[in-house]
Amino acid sequence: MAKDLNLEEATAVKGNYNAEQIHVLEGLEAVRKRPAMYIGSTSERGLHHLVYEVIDNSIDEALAGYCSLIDVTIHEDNSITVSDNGRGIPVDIMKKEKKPAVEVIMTVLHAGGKFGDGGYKVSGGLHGVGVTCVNALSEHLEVEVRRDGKKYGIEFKKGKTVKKLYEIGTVNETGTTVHFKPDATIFTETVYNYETLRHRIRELAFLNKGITISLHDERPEGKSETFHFAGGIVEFVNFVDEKKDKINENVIYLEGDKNGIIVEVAMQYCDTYNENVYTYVNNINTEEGGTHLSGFKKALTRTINNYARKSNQLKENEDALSGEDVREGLTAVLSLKIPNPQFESQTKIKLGNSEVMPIVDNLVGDALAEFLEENPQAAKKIIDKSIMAARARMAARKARELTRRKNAMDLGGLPGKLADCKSRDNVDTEIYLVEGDSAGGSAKQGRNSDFQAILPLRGKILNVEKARLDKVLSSEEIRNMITAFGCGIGEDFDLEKRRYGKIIIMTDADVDGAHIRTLLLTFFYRYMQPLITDGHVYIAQPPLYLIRKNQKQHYYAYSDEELQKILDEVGRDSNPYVQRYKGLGEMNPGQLWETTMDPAQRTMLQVHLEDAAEADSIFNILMGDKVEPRRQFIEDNAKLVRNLDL
Ligand code: 0RA
Repeated sequence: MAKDLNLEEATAVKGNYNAEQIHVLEGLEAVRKRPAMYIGSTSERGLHHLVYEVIDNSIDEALAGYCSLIDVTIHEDNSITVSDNGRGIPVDIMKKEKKPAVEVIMTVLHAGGKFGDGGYKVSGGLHGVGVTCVNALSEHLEVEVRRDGKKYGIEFKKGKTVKKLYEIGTVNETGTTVHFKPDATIFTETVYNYETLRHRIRELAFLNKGITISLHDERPEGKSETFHFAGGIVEFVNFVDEKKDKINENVIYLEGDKNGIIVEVAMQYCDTYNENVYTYVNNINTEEGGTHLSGFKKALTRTINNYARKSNQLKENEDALSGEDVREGLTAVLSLKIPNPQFESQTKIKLGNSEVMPIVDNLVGDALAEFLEENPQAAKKIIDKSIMAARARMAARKARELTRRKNAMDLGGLPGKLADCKSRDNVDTEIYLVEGDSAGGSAKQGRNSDFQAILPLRGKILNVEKARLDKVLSSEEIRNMITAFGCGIGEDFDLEKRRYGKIIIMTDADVDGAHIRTLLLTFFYRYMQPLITDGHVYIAQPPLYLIRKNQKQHYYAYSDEELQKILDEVGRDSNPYVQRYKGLGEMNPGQLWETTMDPAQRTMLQVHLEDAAEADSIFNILMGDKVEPRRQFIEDNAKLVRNLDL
């Protein structure tokens, strides 16, 4: 054995531990040595992943039909309790291991599977490790089992049993409670984020209809919420589309199963231009799609084309509607439960099982054909919309061809307003999108032209949320960005072709600036999403105040708190001069460089995309047609907006 044993383990080997038990210790040691290999990371993500692993076991119990309530509590010390009303983890002594089943499950990697009773084992889907890893990575973990009229307890520290199974008393109900505290020597972050847990728990409640999941935060000012959706993914779609105008008021829903694969689909068309199809396999968001998504798309395109021809909305001599056309304005949630999912790609978020494609294709094709037959009015509207989308697509292609040809004739094809940088690499270079020509001028003078390019934007850019692609392409500001970035848009987008490493939005720190920033982010989100997901989009943070003490000393403050702090430090009695910057234009080139553009001194915010469904809904609220939800959103979030300049 090439492994170093610590004193405790060495004693164990010499003592009365058998081979099986040594194996257990090795398993847990492996998890503690390379935690990231088992749970993905030891940062905030991994910390939250522990909770998901434990909840997943309770969800499995619910999917097997034995559990309806799951309770999650964040305690004041950031330990977590997950409690359910399932059958309770078995406690009988296992022959081979000579230990209670619950102890084996908690201490032997992959032992959970041994207890499989033919139900769906969703647990540990992503990393396939389960609750044993949570145990190994916890300072302490206690399990309480309620089963056969009795209540039992067992306790562990860093995965090792410190108190063998014991009886606590008698109870009527059944269930399992797991309480654990993540090991602070393993995790770089130990504070739980309520919103992060809330988000996943709500998603699980949508995906597993009928289960009630509660979340309680016992920390100061903590909240408590309960999620229960009798309609499951139908309610998920309603939630995503809440603020949109619908084409079919009632969500189309279908459920079927074949060869042990359970398929559920909910879909709705809205009066919007983008498509939102969210796919899940065993409660995991398959962000890169896969065979289930392909089957769904195939069925949709075929069935809608068939109906369009049959109803004569699409004439014989007209081209078929494309996949993109029939998905315009569509929101769909596709949720599969599969006994043996095969995931492709490193990130494990693309389904590979080839048998799944025809199953989804057939189920969706049949159900959708039936819906169209039974709802001719909605069918007509859906097809009208697809035909409009097809026309816009052809117009857009012409517009794009025109742009391409025009570019070929221009000097290098780059927009005249762009002050490009000298470097041609696309990692260390930056392009600043600057609000207004005057700030653009300062930025051009203040920049380091070796690696910083400047593209001034005139006023408000087009709101792409309210326009089809052809109109989007007719906007000069947008065309300038597309040519400057070099990576195309939509289906043509190619991240590798980007001309810069960072795209930095630099707008004034006022309401107009915030609006322009949102318009730009909406455009990137809808047409160049990989720029965001790959971390290329940033927001510059210009200062709000200049504080000048004398000729030699000056300071910048980026918030009101910082202004107060600086004034405390320099002393208020000497009457420092304070200038409030109303816009970027008030800064001279040197100041702009020093405060906002110099990589050695500036701070910037990197834009992340945590959750596509949430982002979609927010962009729709902020940029869509309906006024009331926008007013409501702004009212709800107004307290978050500081320095509101009205
Ligand atoms: C193995 C077998 C059985 C239930 C469970 C595990 C189980 C595990 C967890 C983890 C959290 N909550 C849980 N609830 C149940 C089936 C036992 C039987 O046949 O009664």
